[in-house]
Amino acid sequence: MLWSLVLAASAVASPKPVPPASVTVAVDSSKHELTITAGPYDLPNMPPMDEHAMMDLGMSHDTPVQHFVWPIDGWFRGFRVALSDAQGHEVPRHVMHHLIMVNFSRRQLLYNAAERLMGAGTETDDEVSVPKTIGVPMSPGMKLGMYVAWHNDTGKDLNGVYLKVTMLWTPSNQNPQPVNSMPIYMDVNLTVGASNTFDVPPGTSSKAYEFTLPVGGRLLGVGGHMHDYGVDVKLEDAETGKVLATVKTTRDAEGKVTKVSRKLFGVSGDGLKLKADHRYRVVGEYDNPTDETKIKGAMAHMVGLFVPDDMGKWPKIDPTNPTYQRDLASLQVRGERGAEGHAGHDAMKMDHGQMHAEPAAETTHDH
Ligand SMILES: [Cu+2]
Repeated sequence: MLWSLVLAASAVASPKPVPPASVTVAVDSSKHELTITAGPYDLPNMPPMDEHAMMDLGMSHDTPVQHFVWPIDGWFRGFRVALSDAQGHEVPRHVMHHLIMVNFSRRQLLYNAAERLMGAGTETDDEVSVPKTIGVPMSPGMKLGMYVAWHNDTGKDLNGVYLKVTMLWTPSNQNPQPVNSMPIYMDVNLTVGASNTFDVPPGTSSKAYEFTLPVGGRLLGVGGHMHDYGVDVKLEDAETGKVLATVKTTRDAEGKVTKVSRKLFGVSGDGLKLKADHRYRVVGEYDNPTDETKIKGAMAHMVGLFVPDDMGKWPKIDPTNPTYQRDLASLQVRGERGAEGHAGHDAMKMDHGQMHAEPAAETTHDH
């Protein structure tokens, strides 16, 4: 039986180019699915364009963050995305350039910023999920928000488009209970609330960020994200110099990135052990074959699923922290100006992909 219930309907209207759209949440407690429907959106046709040039020019149609409340006690374990037009016909998925789900009720592990629960991009499979033995712990009342960047290059305007995001969950009475697995995001150059892009000089270059974790745990797997001329992203033990994990790009003859590999340490196995208060480093390497510096042309980050040894030591949100406030402020202005990068948007996308059935699967570069 479908037990459907409208839990939230909030129009986060902005007087800007994005048409006002509403979001509703329906729960199907027999299927253990929650469906978020957002829309309608009018998406004018836009010329095909390099994705990052498009971002730089603010040509993607960013929606404001649309807020809703998560109603379930359980574990989030995957999602499906579908688009339809006013007549109910299917709309090509790739016009949704990316979708980011923010959890305002929990902090990221490394950064004083709201959790990015999941992301989906043009290349994401129709359904992505992790095994029922693991999941992201969720509780009723958690404040979530979702935003989308549109890029309609279908050659015609699309009107009255609705977005349906179906989130899969595992109920709290499952026995044995899933292992708490948290999204982790490690960027070589993130300023929270601002940008994570950097310049790429001619030849080889690298950028690194060192960090410690407030709680130890196990990394189940990682994916990564780089821009053109990117070579690889490595996670290193900064105290010994040992390389712990590497994700590599696939590049075409011009150095354009077409794929980033994933590394799976094992969903049921031990994973990669990371210690609390130990220095680690995430490093991004680039190789620019041209003789020109690509200004703000690069990004490099690693994302994954992390099982903390003690969930009680997960860092708490400090609403008075200036960095945290900058993150919130940057989310509030979304949809009101050109895109300000997309740090963290693909955290869960990679996670899901790598936990998905095909261990050899690779992710296509996208935003
Ligand atoms: Cu990027």
